[in-house]
Amino acid sequence: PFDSEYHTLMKKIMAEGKYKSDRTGTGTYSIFGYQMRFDMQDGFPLLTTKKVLFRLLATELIWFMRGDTNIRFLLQHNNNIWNEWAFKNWVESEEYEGPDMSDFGIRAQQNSDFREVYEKEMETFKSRILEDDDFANKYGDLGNVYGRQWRAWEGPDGSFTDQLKNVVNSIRNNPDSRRHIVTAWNPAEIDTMALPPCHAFFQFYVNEGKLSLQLYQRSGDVFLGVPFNIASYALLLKLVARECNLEAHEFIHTLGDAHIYSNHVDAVEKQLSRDGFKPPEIKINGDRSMFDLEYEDLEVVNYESHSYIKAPIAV
Ligand code: DHF
Ligand code: TMP
Repeated sequence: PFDSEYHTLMKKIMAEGKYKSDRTGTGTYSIFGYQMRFDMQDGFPLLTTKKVLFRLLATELIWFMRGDTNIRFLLQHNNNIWNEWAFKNWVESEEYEGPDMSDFGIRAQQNSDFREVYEKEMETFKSRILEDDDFANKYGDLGNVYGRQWRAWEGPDGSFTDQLKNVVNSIRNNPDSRRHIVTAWNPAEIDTMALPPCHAFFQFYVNEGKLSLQLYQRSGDVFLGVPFNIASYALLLKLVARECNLEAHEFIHTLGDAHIYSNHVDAVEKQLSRDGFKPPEIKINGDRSMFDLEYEDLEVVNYESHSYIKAPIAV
């Protein structure tokens, strides 16, 4: 059922999506305004029609929940999903003196000689982030992205708001409230972020002892990003439900610009030709609070999936 919820979205974009150019120079087919619903009682919505690497989205979510915005933590967990956006700041800085890396995302796909140079430069960058504290502080940081806004939104008077702690407390103490909200979209700080938040705003709802979560995602890369976003918010829902002694009910995923990149069309067709398996379960072991959670506390049980489908990411 989870795969078909997602497949219906891919099919709709393939059938009705209109072409437009985009910021990355790749081009997309898109629709505007779409909603998916995932009932957590049916299992965990980790897609099975391609292999989705739970470790990557789980360590990314833990990184957000820690309030961290520096890719060093991700690299320490062998997670490379945010590298390009930190690398971009580095190669566009005054201090960078290596080979020209302008438009590295597009050029690495089109030219294999350049790709070799780029990959070497990226390896050097990663080692420096891991080994050199000053370099990491300066170039590993993505700015005031998700973790910062969730845990330390800075107000005009210089005080900090911990939105994630506050929302857990409001769910516990005032479950009927219609104000259980966390927003990463901080208009005053958008220009300090490596990428303005895509999953921008979420709200919880409690009824009959069950907790639901709705996300508003302004922009969705339906083939690459969205499978991560579904599983990531489903995991967050489970963690908050556990923290508040509630049952996890529905994850509702609302998308603004829902797009398939023109260079993902073959991959999408391949995935659409597959039938899904029964969804897995996620176990949260031990009794650590969500605020101290470690990746080792999480366990994926009975995940049967089709093979991984590789696709280039638009930078
Ligand atoms: N930009 C674009 N164009 N699309 C995105 O989905 C996106 N996501 C970002 C940052 N910028 C983005 C953060 N999240 C991958 C998945 C999620 C993600 C970034 C990257 C990704 O590349 N996933 C691969 C596996 C990567 C790996 O094995 O390291 C995949 O096939 O799922
Ligand atoms: P944009 O800022 O121009 O919208 O580009 C961001 C791209 O990244 C867009 O294709 C959506 C995609 N994206 C996701 O789908 N999910 C994510 O979690 C993130 C960070 C990005």
